[in-house]
Amino acid sequence: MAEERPLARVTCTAPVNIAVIKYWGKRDNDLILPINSSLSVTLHQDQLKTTTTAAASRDFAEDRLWLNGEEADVGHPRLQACLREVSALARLYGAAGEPSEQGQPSEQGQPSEQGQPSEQGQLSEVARRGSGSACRSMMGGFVQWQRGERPDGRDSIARQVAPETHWPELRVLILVVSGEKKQVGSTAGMQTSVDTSPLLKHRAEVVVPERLALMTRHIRERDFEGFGKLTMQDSNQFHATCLDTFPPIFYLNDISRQIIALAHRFNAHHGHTKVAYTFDAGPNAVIFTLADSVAEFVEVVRRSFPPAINGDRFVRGLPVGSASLPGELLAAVVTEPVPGGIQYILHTKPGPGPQLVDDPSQHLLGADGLPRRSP
Ligand code: 2P0
Repeated sequence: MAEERPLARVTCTAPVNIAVIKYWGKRDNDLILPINSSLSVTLHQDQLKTTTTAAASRDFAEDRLWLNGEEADVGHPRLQACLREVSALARLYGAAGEPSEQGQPSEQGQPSEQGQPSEQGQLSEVARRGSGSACRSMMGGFVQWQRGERPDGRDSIARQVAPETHWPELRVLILVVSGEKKQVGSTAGMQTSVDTSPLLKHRAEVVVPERLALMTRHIRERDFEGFGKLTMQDSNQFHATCLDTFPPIFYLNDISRQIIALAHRFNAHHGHTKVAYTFDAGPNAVIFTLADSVAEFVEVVRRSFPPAINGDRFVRGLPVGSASLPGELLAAVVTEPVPGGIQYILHTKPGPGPQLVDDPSQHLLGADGLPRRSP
């Protein structure tokens, strides 16, 4: 019997991020280089996360990959690019994880003018090769994916604008509208937009650079009024570029539009921006708000979209207090209820970047390198 050689296993979790200045369009499809910079909020992994285990052994004859327990195609060009980049970084850092002489990453998270990017910055380059927006999930809190200038993409990386502790009152409500698969995938959709939408070109060249500077300031100053208004405006412009695409792309549905109108009635009633919506390549809404407004807005949503079934599991995630709505607010904000329009609400908040899982019982791959039956 052959002697068993050691198997290295590492398990990490990674968060979801939601863009407040949207990425839409590539200038290089192979390297996944965007036409504009973008900015997102990393969500807390107590509510939403992915878990990945990597196993390495000299005894393995080939690369294999499982997604949700099902074996997947390891030959996918994006996956191959990630594996190549990871191997290159492993060679650079050596087995001990220490930088070798060729690469001296700086201590801080900020890439200097000519210097090397931070470790997370370098890893964000790997993530970017898998899916553009994924690179922003390599850091917690508020994260910018800088467009970069170089044709080789070495400067198209993520950097943290502020950590998750910067704005402790900020909360996120995900309003799950529909489980339907989106009609046009992001990768194909944004390519058609780049090819046909003059609005997208103007957005990337003129609007986004101004908005990034403004959004960064609103975040640094914890200015919810400014942050919320610009978040809504940028979501709306992203969906306007989708309508400007030919043939047009529609990601919002009737419920999405009702949520938009509801948020504006709610803010108008209060006389300032209490909630801000943003929508990506699908009909679900993500609402940003502050902790002291969560209970009231959730009650407004419950009255506007009375849960059909599962009423007890309508609100998930972080606890939500109860709120009774004043009569004028009800009359002004809750117009025509749409039963069952929203499946459930997930309450979460900004959170940290990827986490290493110490507990070996959490590995998704067994000592043989194959998926465990139940993790
Ligand atoms: C974003 N979205 O900034 C924007 C807003 C959707 C709307 O990034 O082709 O899945 O893998 O780079 O990252 C979706 O695009 O596309 C996306 P690829 P990705 O979050």
